[in-house]
Amino acid sequence: MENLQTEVLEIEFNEFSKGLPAITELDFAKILLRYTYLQSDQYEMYLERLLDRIPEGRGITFTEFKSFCQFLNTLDDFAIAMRMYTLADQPISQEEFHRAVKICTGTELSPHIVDTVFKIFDDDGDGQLSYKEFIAIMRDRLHRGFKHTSRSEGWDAFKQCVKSEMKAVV
Ligand SMILES: [Ca+2]
Repeated sequence: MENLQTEVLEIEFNEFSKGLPAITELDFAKILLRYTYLQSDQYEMYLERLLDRIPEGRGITFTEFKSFCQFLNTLDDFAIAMRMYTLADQPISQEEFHRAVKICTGTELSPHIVDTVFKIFDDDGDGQLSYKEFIAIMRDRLHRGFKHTSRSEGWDAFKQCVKSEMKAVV
């Protein structure tokens, strides 16, 4: 399972890295925003805003990318934690995000990738991420390919996601 997952992620990563050890922050954003419900002008806005916020990126390595994708696979658990924060009317800081991801999923994300995610999704520019800014958009993305199938989670959901992504690539 682990190997298949890694292979699929490598395919996605290599599509942008063209053999280099890292992809740009902008490429990373493009991968994340694929299959979201954003309108094309909103999509452009996200990318332009990211370029303003990270004028000279240092890139995202495959290890960073893979950790983040593993985290996305367990987004539902994370969403519950985020919901609790949001109910208390508290969008979360980078440090809290990092800690919550580790607690919920056991995944350790690099500070750089967390910073990049915040720079992509922090819509109101307060330096924090709210449920609406991040989870709502990422959930659209994950669930988009599953509309015509019965509810599934975990590995089954991942396999379906792989299938729909592979189709989309071809
Ligand atoms: Ca914000």
